[in-house]
Amino acid sequence: MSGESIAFLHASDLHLEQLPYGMPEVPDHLRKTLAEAPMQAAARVFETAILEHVDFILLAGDVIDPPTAGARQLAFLMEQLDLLREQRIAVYWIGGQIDGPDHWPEELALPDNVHRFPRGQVQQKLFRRNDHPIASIIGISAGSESAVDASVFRVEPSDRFTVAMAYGRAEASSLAAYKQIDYWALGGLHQSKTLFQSPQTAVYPGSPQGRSLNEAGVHGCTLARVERGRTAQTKFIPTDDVRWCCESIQAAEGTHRNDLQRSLRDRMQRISAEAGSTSVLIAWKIETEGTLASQLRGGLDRELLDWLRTEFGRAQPALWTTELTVASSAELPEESYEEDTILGDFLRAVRQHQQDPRMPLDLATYLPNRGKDRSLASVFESGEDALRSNLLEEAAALGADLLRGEDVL
Ligand SMILES: [Mn+2]
Repeated sequence: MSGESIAFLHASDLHLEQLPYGMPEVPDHLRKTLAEAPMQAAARVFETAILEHVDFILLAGDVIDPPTAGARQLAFLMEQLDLLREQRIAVYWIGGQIDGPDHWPEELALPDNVHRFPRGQVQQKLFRRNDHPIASIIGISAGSESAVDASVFRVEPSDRFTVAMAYGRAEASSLAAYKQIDYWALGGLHQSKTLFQSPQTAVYPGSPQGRSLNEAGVHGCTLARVERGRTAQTKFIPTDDVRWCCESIQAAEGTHRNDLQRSLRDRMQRISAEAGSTSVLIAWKIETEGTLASQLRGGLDRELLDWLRTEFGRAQPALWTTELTVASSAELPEESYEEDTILGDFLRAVRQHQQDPRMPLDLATYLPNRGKDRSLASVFESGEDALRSNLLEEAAALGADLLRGEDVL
């Protein structure tokens, strides 16, 4: 090792073309924030690189899909790359699933600080400071394989700090065997994940901005510094402008609604303190049984949802409740299934659907104006297993609440 310190930033999966998705309803005051979030987060990545005076940025795939991105997103990226050029920050960029070097529009000339790695074979670039090579960056753009082939990164031993850039699934054990690689800059995962650290490092920084409830939690990029020797010290830098969050609250049977409301308020205060200046989109799940569960399903859920939105959803930054669901684990008593009542008929029908996954659940036919909203209909038709079983469980519980008369008629 030449003994010089190196600083670099590692980001992946910026997906500038992809907006947040999957919210049942988007309030007006959050539309702009949501629409701008992917670019805001990416801008924070590039800004961090400049503020931290890094030597180079590693973009490990899925930066932008030129055909589906708007002109605005492409112009934004070009602008950011130019800013980095002005600051003499080099950019090493491997292609992922959507941004292979051959997908880049020819008429947009990338600034000369940007290096794109080819598909099909690894390429090695030397990063120089004052004409002196201080790091090797070896990279390859993704091909059709979904897993990383670590064997292509076999390199001659050298005393230079060595980075490998790869896109796709990778196992810690197969990467760690390549002792010559000091830092694996991985891409393709949207949630951050460190495969190993010290002395060698392998990191998926994840997308700088989550896009849906499936990408809950903090999102950002990874800042790395090599001071002495060849071990990188890494630091996760949050960059997301909007954060998804799943919150569960357990309420014991017999809990009064006021107590539940107090728990929600306490939890909101904690979320707010942790989020800082980031807006948070929260999906609540209330796990409870008995009376409270019936009250919730009978309309209290909507009341609490409205209260949460009015009370916390309009603050700046917003803590917006996207949904509030009720989960009760208590099985219905077996006798209910044998009753000679409408409830019994209903539960037996639900159970048949639970036991035979091939029985169609054609809920789309109940949608008004079916032809008008195909996307909604397709959600019901797609019949994902988890969705189906949740739906049937909830239907059984709701049916039991609604069809069981308080008094025998
Ligand atoms: Mn991706």
